[in-house]
Order: sequence, then structure tokens, then C-alpha cells
Amino acid sequence: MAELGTLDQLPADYLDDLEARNLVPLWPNLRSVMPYEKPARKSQPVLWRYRDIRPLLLKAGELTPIEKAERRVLSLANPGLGLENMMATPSIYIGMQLILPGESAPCHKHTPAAVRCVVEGSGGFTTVEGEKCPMEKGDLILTPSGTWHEHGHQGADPVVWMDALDMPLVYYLESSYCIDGESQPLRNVPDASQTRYRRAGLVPYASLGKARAPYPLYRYPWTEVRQALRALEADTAADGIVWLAYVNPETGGECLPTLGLSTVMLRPGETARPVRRSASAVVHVIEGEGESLIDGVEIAWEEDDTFAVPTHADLSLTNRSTARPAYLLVVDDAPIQRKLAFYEEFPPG
Ligand code: GTQ
Repeated sequence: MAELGTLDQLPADYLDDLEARNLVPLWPNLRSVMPYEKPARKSQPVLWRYRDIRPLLLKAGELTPIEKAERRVLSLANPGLGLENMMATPSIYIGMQLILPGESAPCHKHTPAAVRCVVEGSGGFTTVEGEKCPMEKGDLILTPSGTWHEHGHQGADPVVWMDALDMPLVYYLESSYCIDGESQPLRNVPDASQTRYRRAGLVPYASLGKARAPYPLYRYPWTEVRQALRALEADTAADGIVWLAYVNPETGGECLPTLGLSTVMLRPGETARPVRRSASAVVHVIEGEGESLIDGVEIAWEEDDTFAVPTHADLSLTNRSTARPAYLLVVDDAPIQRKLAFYEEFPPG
């Protein structure tokens, strides 16, 4: 490990000459962009309490009509990355979106991919490419890159959901933009989770052997995912994690090219210690309460809370209840890292 030369070892007139020609010497900066052993990380382990968010989001409902917001969202920003950058982790944007009864958020499509997880309220819906997806607590709705989507609300109480987008990555690539569209004509059928992909292991015969649709399923209903976790518990070793990945039912691969989606059930009193990973993640608490240690930082979470897990961080997840399971949604950037061929897991020892 050679000691590298520093900027102050270079003559001022030489540095001026470089700067005048838009040139920068690498060696004084090499260790900061490429440190040994572990990446430099600005992201912090952060907890966003729903108890804090909710009144401020409802206040936004009073202060800003939907027409003035397009999307009425408070972004969950990681202070380590600069609040104004609206990044929960280096690749993941998280927002909490409020829609009031009778309101609608107009149709658009954009280059960033999005996924939503319903936090509270009944009667909301998102229409994706003409498919009307009901939104009930815990439901996951995908709006992949380039798909038309709009939101509405036919219920009586405020509806709130969490948005996760790969926007920080797409923005960094100077590729993030949006196109407004007309409200979509509805295909008058239930969403594909109730029709074409009603059950794992079955796909419409016509799709066999055909070019695979990139996004056959937009909605993953929580009531069914929750049952699937309960069923998996019966076949999970006591020291194993009850953990399901959301996948594309036609390919068995990740639902989205950038964001990984999975859900963990913590048994009463359980502490899970997932293997340390190179991916960053955001964890959202669908049900339950507990605590986590993230690189030594203790975070006590409750239902509907959300927290950020930086890349390469140590993570534990403890269900504080000895009576009820806890259910977590994990959004991570492992799919990006796998595609770039540097995704790693670091088993202990
Ligand atoms: O609902 O389409 O939180 O376009 C940020 C950007 C939500 C959305 C966000 C968006 C949306």
C-alpha cells in the first residue's frame, strides 16, 4: 500500500494549468473514490416513524390541493446523502403519498421504475397500463419504467402508501424524465393477480414458450402473501429466516430490473441476522414492532415505520412481541448490483 502523493505536493502553477484544461490528477483522490476493503458510505442508518410522518402528510393534504402537487408526497430523505437529494439510499428513493377521498393523481409515465406498498386506508387504486389495481394495506403494486399509471380513491378515509423508486440511480445517469398522458381507458377485468396469475405454479397456457412479457403481474395482494409466509414458516428451520422474494411469475426472476422486493416474517421473539450484503435496502414494517441494530446503531421500529440499511451494513431484526409475528417489506438494490456483477454476501467468520 504505497503512500500516495497529495495535492499540496504539486506546484500551484501546475495545478492551475490542469484546472484551466479541465484536468484532475487521480492519485490525490484515488483512495477517496476507491478505498481499501470497504466502500466509503455517506448513507446513515435512519428511521422514519410513521407516527411523525402521518400528521405532516395530512397537513400537506390541507395545505396543497392535489392539482398543485400532481403527487402529494413527502420524501424520506437520508441526511447523510443531503436531504435535498431525496435519497433514502444511493439508489432508492422513498416517498409517502397521500390521496384523499375523491382525488385523483393524473396519468403519466417515467423512466424511473416504481413500486408502492399500501400503508393505510381502503378504496385507493392505481391503474397501470389499463389494469385497475385495488390498493389495500400491504398490497404491492408495480409501475415499471415506461408504464402509464395514475392513482385514484373511491373510499371514505385518507389513503397513504409508500413509493419506492430507482430514481436516484436514473437521475445520476441523467436519464430521469416524465411524460403526461390522458387518463387511461380501463380494461374491464380484475387485475392479473386474480385472473392470469391466480396461483404460484400456474401461468396461462398461451404464454408457454412465447417471448416472456417483462411485467406480467403488477399487483401482489398482501392477504395472500401473508398466508404464504405463514405457510413457509412450517417448513423453515428454527434458525432460518422466513423470507419470500417477489418474482415475475413467467420468469421466476426479479420483478424489476433495478429494485429487489422481498418480505420477511419474524416469529414472536425472534432475532433474525440476515447475511451481510453489498446491497443497500429500505425496510418497511407492514405489521408488528421490534428493533434493529444497523452497523451498531439501534433503531426501535413500530408498525408502518420505515428504515434505511446502507450498503455492506451489519443488520439484525428483532420482533419485540412474544405473541404476534412481525411482517417486513424489504426493497433493495441487489438486482442492479447483480447485473453489474459485484453483488456480494459476506457470511460471518
Ligand atoms: O406516484 O407516480 O413518490 O411519479 C414520486 C414520483 C410517486 C407516482 C413518487 C412519482 C410518483
